[in-house]
Amino acid sequence: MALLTPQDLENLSVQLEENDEIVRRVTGLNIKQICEELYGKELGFPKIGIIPITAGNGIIGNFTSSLLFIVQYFGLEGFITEHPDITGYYEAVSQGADIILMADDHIFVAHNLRNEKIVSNHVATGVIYADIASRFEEANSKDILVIGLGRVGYAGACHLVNKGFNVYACDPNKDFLKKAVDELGIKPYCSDDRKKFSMVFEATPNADTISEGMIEERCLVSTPGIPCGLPPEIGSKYRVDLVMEPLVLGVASMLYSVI
Ligand code: 2YH
Repeated sequence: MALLTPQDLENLSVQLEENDEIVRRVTGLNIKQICEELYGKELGFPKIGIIPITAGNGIIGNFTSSLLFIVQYFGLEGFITEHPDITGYYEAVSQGADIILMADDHIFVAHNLRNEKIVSNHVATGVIYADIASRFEEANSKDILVIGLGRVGYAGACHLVNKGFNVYACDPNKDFLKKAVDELGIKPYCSDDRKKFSMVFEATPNADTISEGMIEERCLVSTPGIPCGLPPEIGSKYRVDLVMEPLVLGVASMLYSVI
């Protein structure tokens, strides 16, 4: 998954409200309710320590402030450490953080210091976006298409298989596809199949991965991918419901996952 930019995180509260409304309309549940059903628990009141990390490409503007906004949106107490990196970690633990949130260029983790659970953003994001796609109330079957089988797509595909869906998937990387076929029993999807889906979970860092031949009219596309895999003209022609935002759903899923 590509590195987030400060621009991706602008207007996060507007993006959150819009997506919460779309999720509610297409699944009958809002984001918080989806998380509660998905993980079978409520969040409680853990204190969240958010640590800026300077490694690699360094601090991303709006990143830690966006995390704090999300934590507070879900009713939790959170704080951003004054210092980054190891000094920030010491500060977070000393100030009583129950859960640590921190990211470098490769991985973004939530670590619960009380119960030792840890989750990566890749897995938590894959699970929640796949789950939302699978909850489409107007779906006409249990067939679902997963586009992209990297860390996010694979986690989502695994979740869908465990939920009993008929999972079809594609990825230009033949090794990724073979692994998902062998380990999860998904069906490889080829556009020559002429099969169309009303539920699509897209998990690639590429634009225009969704073509007309893949989707039913009035389908649901759920994607954390930046840029969006759904070309806008296809979205409006097929009146697609699109769930897509850069950070909130993944972070919500991370928090519930480590509680
Ligand atoms: O955006 C990222 C990476 N793509 C990992 C996310 C996985 N979905 N990392 C954010 C880096 C944040 C930076 N180190 C900071 O501001 O603390």
